[in-house]
Amino acid sequence: MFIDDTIAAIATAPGEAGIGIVRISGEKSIELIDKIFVSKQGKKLSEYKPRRITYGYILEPKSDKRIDEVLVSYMKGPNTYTREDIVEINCHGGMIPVKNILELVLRVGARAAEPGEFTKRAFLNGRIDLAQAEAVMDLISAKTEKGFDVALDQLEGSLSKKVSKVRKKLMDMLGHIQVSIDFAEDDVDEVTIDFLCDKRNEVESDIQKLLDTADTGKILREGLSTVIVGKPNVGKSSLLNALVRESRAIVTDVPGTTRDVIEEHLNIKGIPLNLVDTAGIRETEDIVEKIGVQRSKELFNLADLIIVMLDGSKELTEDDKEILSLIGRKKALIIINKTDLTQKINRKDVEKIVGDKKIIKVSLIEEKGLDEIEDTLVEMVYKGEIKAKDSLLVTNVRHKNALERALEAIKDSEKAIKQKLPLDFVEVDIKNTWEALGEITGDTVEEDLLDHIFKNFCIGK
Ligand SMILES: Nc1nc2c(ncn2[C@@H]2O[C@H](COP(=O)(O)OP(=O)(O)OP(=O)(O)O)[C@@H](O)[C@H]2O)c(=O)[nH]1
Ligand SMILES: [Mg+2]
Repeated sequence: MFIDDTIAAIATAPGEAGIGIVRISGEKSIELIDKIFVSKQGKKLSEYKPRRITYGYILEPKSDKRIDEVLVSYMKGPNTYTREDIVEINCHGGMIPVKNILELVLRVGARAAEPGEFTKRAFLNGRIDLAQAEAVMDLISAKTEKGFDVALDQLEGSLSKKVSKVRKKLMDMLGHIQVSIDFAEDDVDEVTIDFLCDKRNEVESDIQKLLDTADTGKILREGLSTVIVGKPNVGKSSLLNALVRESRAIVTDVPGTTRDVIEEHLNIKGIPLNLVDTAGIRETEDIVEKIGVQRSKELFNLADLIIVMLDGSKELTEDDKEILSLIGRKKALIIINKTDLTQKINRKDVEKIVGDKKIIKVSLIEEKGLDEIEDTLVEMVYKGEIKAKDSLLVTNVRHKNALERALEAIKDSEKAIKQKLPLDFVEVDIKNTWEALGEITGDTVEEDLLDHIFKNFCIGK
């Protein structure tokens, strides 16, 4: 693909700030800046050395009106982010200067960059692969340190390297198959079959291992969607408030206080949590409460994790039992609240319904047990299988999807080998695996998929 236009965008976030940056990339970057910039000494930017910062003014070319006082630098491709010539204008922050400067840059010949277009150029010009490009976006939108670390690893190519290694094995297999097809007289020799079986097993386990990390990866990227359910007045809103450490939801001793869904984003020891407090579930005639209860049940079905709250000072009621029985195979944590009061609940009765789900006793009024809740949540996310540091995680749904297709194709190849089908059949499956994996790094990828990926980027990146 040949790129011949020059793009520009505001690279800093909108709003008041110390500085704002307008960025230009493309063949004409330096030619364009020379039309609108003059240094304190009255020189053009191209008269200075690259990679230096030059102080001066952005001027309206016809009237010579000063638009802003700026610091400007330029970098010659290919040693730049996009591999093209890049100019960066540091102007005053705030909406007006950046907007005026961008307008001027566009007027003298640049085109407004689409979201993610700078990074897209970095990809198209071969500086980074697709997984790395996506990591750039993940870095920007990371909500926790851990999410950021994982994205940084991916930007450095950890996932790409792993995927390339697997693809290399597949290439070896394809090479072997080719030779056999070309030279074997009739039957395929045993050596080839053994080789293919071994390699195939290896590849399948490599792909499976990557897929195993995807659930944790998704949580780090998007947050663990968690919903607190229970009958009215057990302390659901109190739990939300305790975890976010502020009085976010209204707490009263009137059952049915929460009627609408309240969502908060928080970070528990590096894990982003989208925590939802819901209306207490019970049979009710109140129309508003009824809708609330309905929504609680809907959210229950969508959540990654359910926190069921029970009131330890009351015996287990039918409402409690019904809620507990809804859990089924979902990931859930049972919290028995109000341990400061005389306990009437029987833990055994709860266990009878939920099996080996984790049960924690707390008193939110006395602030007892919160640590245990937090530790348990973290433990549940990592399932004890994934080490907190230096683990490669698949964080991206697109990557997960490609891995799933690769896994399916490599499994198909086992059938073909076992059934002693002609090697051409095996070859097709191996090729499909190879292609599905190639989508992750962008080696085998369609133009509209690229558009779709970069559309979600922010402008100016
Ligand atoms: N004794 C005692 N009371 C508590 C505890 N936690 C919460 N409460 C009280 O229980 C009552 C209900 O608390 P909420 O947090 O509003 O309960 P909820 O489950 O959100 O109730 P609804 O919104 O009506 O479904 C309030 O009066 C709280 O102060 C606890 O650990 N001990
Ligand atoms: Mg409530």
